[in-house]
Amino acid sequence: MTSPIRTERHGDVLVIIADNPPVNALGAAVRQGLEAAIEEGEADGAIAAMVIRCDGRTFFAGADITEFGKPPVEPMLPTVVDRIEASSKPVVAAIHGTALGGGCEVALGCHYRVAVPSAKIGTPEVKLGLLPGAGGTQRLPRLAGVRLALEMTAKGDPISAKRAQEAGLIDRIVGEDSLAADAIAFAGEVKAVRPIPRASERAVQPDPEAVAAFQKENARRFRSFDAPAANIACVVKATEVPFDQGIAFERKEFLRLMTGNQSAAQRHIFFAERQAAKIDDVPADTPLRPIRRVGVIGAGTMGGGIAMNFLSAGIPVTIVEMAQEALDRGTGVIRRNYEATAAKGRMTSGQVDTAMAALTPTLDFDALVDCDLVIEAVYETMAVKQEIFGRLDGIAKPGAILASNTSYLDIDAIAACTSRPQDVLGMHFFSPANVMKLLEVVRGAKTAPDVLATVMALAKTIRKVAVVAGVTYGFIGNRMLMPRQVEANKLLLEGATPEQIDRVHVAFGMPMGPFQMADLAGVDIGWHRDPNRIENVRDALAAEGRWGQKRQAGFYDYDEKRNPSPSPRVAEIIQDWRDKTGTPQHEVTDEEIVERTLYPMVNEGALILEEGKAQRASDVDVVWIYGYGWPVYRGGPMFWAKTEGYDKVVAGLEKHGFTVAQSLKSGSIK
Ligand code: T1G
Repeated sequence: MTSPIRTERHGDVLVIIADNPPVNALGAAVRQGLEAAIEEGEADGAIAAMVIRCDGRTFFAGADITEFGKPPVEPMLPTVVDRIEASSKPVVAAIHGTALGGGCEVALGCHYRVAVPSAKIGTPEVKLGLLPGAGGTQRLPRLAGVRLALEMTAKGDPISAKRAQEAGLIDRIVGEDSLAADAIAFAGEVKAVRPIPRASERAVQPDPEAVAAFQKENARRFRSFDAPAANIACVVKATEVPFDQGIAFERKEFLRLMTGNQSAAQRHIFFAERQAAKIDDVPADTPLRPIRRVGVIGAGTMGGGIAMNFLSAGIPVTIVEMAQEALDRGTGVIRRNYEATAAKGRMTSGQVDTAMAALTPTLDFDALVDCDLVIEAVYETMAVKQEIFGRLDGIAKPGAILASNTSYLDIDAIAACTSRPQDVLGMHFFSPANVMKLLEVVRGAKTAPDVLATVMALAKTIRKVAVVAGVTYGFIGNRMLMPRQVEANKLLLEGATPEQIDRVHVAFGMPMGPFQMADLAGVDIGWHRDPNRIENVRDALAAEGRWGQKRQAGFYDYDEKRNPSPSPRVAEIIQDWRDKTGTPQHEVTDEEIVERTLYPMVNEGALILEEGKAQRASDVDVVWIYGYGWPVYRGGPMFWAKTEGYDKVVAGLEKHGFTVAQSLKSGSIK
């Protein structure tokens, strides 16, 4: 097998070139080739300097994550980086694309770094539950200072070439289209410069203020994650001990994280998110339908948020309402949302105006004829949706994709109201639709492959993480939410409180528990609105107008800042229902809450997979990470069940009388 590394001689400069698509990951063959090439340059008396660069779209984008968890293959990356730095001849890194993780560390091992203006450099390992394990935590503070090193390692976001140059990480910004030549020229300029600058030989200026700030931020925001604190500790160590001791500390911390559950979970989600974009029975090169204009029916909370996704991606939107007042309110909300973003400095006022100029509000349903995709976002009742799709069928252009934003309903029953079921599917956005990353793409029985492929590709354009779901009530996420809610309601009657149940979920890592979620979404959502028909605790709350945060009263009481507190009135209502139903009471433990609210979600996920309503278990995980805030360091419900042990989950379910899915019982979940 040919090496992914080759060398070229340009006068007395040896150019070492990597070609390992798609992102030049630093797999074993790349590491072996790099090491051999450095030795070649060292041994050749005619060579005075070296350049390391990459073919394809980017400089090395990191270690090869697929190698993690497998037996190590020499040379390991720290060895290669150290070898580069120890070279007796100057080595120049020529950076384009995204020099990330191990790629950044290879660049830091080089003596000089040049980059094209569009390049980015970063150490995102923390997002994989890791830390830069090839010297990054020790070289970064020496080259760029402690504060930037903390920001880059503990937060994991890349920085621009310009900012890197200002920080001293990049020596020169070169021509966008002349990286190879400019890097060789730069090498010619420095080939005789001595001493050769080595990051490991530089001193580190301590910055206790920056350290304290990052430690405080980490304690506040990332208390449940292991990796951020470890990254901070490594950078701090660089200010306290010599380089080699710092490296030893980094190595120990890296291995501790690498072998932990959190990194395994976060690496799982990294690949799961990318796998979700693939449709098993639709070829990746399926021709896509052009989407030049999108129509949105309904300018309410969801319709407005949906419209913003396309406007922000530069795709014009026609938004339709039934009444001028609703249309004006909807477009007003969109503008205010953009203005709020601009006020935070994340958009310019010009960009706001451009986005709003691409929005065409109208009461004229027929205007949708110009749209290549129409998304219905109106009341969640089948009759309304079927009526709308019937009308749409007579208006939309041939080949237009017709989508419903329904959260639960049967896409096939909606498609059946048109003469073109092959063009119909579900696009289930999560509220707020312009913020939440998850998009459930619901595939109808007759949805055409190119329609599905087009919407999956469009999801990437609007920066959503899309997961294909089958037609089943609640699709993937909401269907798994139902058994959780049923059990949570039962636990209330058996002796638990809303606070206890929510606390267990928050301690688990969820952003909020079932009752906090109900108060946020609205206790009245899905309520039959008959205050005289009270059949459960939720009805009783709704009948009293306790509709949640928006009424400063739901399962909790809220002050004017929406801070929640346990409600004596709710406790009365719950006790009243315990008495009415004669439910036997018992002391509900936290463990029972986990077994009766989280395990049933896993069981439902297994059933969804058995019924073919999700393509793969990792898709179910992606739904919960990006749609509901499941803690990424637990990898999603299905990954977490595997980590817990299927036997333990099955035993917990059976203990509480659940019928366990066969695939969960047999541990054959895929
Ligand atoms: N290893 C293996 N495969 C990778 C990879 C990696 N580092 N990065 C991407 N891929 C695959 C990805 O799975 C997909 O595969 C294809 O490449 C295109 O990726 C020791 C320990 C570089 C910004 O965390 O952030 O170095 O689906 O769809 O949107 O200190 O990929 O096509 O089969 O994401 O253009 C640190 C991870 C690793 C960077 C490009 N590096 N990658 O985004 O393409 S740990 C990272 C990314 C490390 C050292 C430590 C992005 C990208 P497939 P893509 P993209």
